[in-house]
Amino acid sequence: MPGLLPAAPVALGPEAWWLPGFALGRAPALLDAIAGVLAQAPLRQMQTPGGRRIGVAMSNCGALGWTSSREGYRYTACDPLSGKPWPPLPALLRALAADAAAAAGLPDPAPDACLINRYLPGVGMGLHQDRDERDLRAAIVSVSLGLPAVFLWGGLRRRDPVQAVPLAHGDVVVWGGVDRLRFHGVRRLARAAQARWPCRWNLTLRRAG
Ligand code: MD3
Ligand code: FE
Repeated sequence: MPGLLPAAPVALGPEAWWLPGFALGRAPALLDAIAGVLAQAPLRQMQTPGGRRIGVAMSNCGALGWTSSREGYRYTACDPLSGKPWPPLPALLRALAADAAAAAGLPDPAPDACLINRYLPGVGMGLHQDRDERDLRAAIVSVSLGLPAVFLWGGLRRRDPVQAVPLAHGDVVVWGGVDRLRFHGVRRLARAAQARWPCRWNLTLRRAG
């Protein structure tokens, strides 16, 4: 029966891989893990340093969490909402990062940070680079759950052409090394009438410190 097994990895660059369906079997446990984290560190809409509200609602788990505020982008050990450490990184997420990196032929990133992004229909993420981490070559593992989205995958300069990658529930993307600083973003989610899911979740597992 086609469609039940993960498809073959797709190279997006020399050190970047799209792993369609890689996390499908673990999706229910991943959604439970997200709910557990959010019970301790709720979703919130952060502000950009310029004072704009970020459309994606976010939270974190792991030793470090990414935040944005008027003071800038930074990784912190504590949730600014509670003053307490971010919830621990679930073992399931650590294992997924190691397995996905291995499937991509990249070293285990040994993540210490997981950003949880929630996209409602109509929400997207503009083109940007991820450069707030200490090692800008260590792989990042990203897991998509729920509603599909079109991931925009560019080059090393903002004006380079972008490729559209349709990410579905259970897909994983791994990128490191020479592809680590590529510009990327997410097209605004379609407002679907009869969707199976209320939103899209994206987990990005990184070594930040
Ligand atoms: C980056 N998140 O949180 S991850 C972010 O779907 C972020 O929520 C997006 O960008 C999201 O910083 C995208 C997926 C991804 C895939 C391939 C990439 C990001 C990438 C390749 C190069 C750089
Ligand atoms: Fe990013």
